[in-house]
Amino acid sequence: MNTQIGIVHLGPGAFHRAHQAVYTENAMNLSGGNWGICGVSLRSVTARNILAEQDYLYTLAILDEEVNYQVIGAIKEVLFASEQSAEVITRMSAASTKLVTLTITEKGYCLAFNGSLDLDNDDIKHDLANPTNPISAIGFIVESLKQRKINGVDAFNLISCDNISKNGEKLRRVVLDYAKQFDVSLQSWIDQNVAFPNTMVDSITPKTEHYTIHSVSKVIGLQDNWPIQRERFTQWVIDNNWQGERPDWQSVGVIFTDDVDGFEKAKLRLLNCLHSTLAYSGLLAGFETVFDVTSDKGFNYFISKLASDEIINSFAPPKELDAKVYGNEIIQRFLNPSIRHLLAQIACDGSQKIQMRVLPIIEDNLALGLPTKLLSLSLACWFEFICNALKEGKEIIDPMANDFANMPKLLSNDICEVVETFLSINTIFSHALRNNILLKVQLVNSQTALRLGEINKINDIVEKLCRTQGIPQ
Ligand code: CS2
Repeated sequence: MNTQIGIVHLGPGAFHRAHQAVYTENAMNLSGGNWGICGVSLRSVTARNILAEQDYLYTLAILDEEVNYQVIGAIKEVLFASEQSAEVITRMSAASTKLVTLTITEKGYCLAFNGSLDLDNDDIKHDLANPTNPISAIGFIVESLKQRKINGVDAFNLISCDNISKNGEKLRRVVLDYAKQFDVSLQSWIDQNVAFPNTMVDSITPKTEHYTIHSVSKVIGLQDNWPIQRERFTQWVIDNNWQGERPDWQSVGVIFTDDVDGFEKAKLRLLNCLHSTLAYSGLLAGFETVFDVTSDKGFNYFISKLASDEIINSFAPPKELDAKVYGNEIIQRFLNPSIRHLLAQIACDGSQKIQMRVLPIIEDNLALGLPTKLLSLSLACWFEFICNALKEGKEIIDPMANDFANMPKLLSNDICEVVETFLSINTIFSHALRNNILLKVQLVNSQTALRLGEINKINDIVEKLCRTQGIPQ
């Protein structure tokens, strides 16, 4: 008997297909249920076209000491939003659709700096003018909920699966802000009827490359044009604070807890912050993958010291987690030789990612009087990455790429001017950070050390910065 569709997933990229879709597949295999997934691509037609050719089946290659292959059948349909928006809304408004899950990246939430909906965002402006033919995830969510309200169909629940702190709460805010633009009764209906649990998601999933397609197809003896590769480690933590139907995720390893915050901070700070640090410092030094740069003694020392001296004490881990052990295990995961994770992939969207991964730690440490020297070095590596790309005319994959291109001072040899220019970006840096003298001095010291020192001798730079005193008198 055919499994019905019960979940609509916005953004069926590699991470979704390696993570949520696998948990759902395993839950259905164990306990059944109509939890087939309809994937909705908001940006590209590729997923629909390739997966439709192979009945939406694909291979998950788990690359670790042992290599395992699993064919995943949980995805039953993929729609391309800009060609099939009416079908998307029909699917999302159907009573059989109980859950809408999302992996749309940080920029997909159209957040303004204060956490409200960015009404100046181009996609949001488009959707406010064309609510029945939206292009943003938020536009599709609210239009579908409106249809459900009109038709007397229960609301679906929303599960954000992006690397954003308090992701459910942030999604809730932008959805309610958007609905308010049309109809406050719709806003309060959503407020009363939709759950937005916070989650933490984790599994290192590099982009699929040609060699992956070739090697997987050879092993399974069938042509799979879009297999997915990931490490063995996988974790999904969901807030316990909601009712409503869901697949039997609990029985296949998903953690439901009252302390998502602790898990989320641990992961965003001890994995994603270190990932971004390795991406910018590693690319400056000419490395290509996470494995390559983490295998280098100097860079391994840099991230280990950053974790132990400046990150581990910046948050309260959940009672189940020993932060030191967890941090060391993450560095071991970076040293998985079977995973070719490109630093360039992690380096994308830095202006969004550092706001979730680096700045909150700096803010907390400054408030707690804890050190921020190596966090400043991490940030200065991103500054230098952007400056170099501008000087070399290289493409910057970031929603703020045009903004950076219109900041001629980022080409300056005067590092104070460069640091001031970055810090003046008030959609990234809070008033408090922009005016924090200690941070400014540490950023200038770090970027100076990067320009004067040899990036490949990063441990010398780390040592030098750690010896440097606070604010010069
Ligand atoms: C990475 C994440 O690309 C990136 O920014 O840091 O995708 C990371 O691999 C995952 O969050 C791991 O769970």
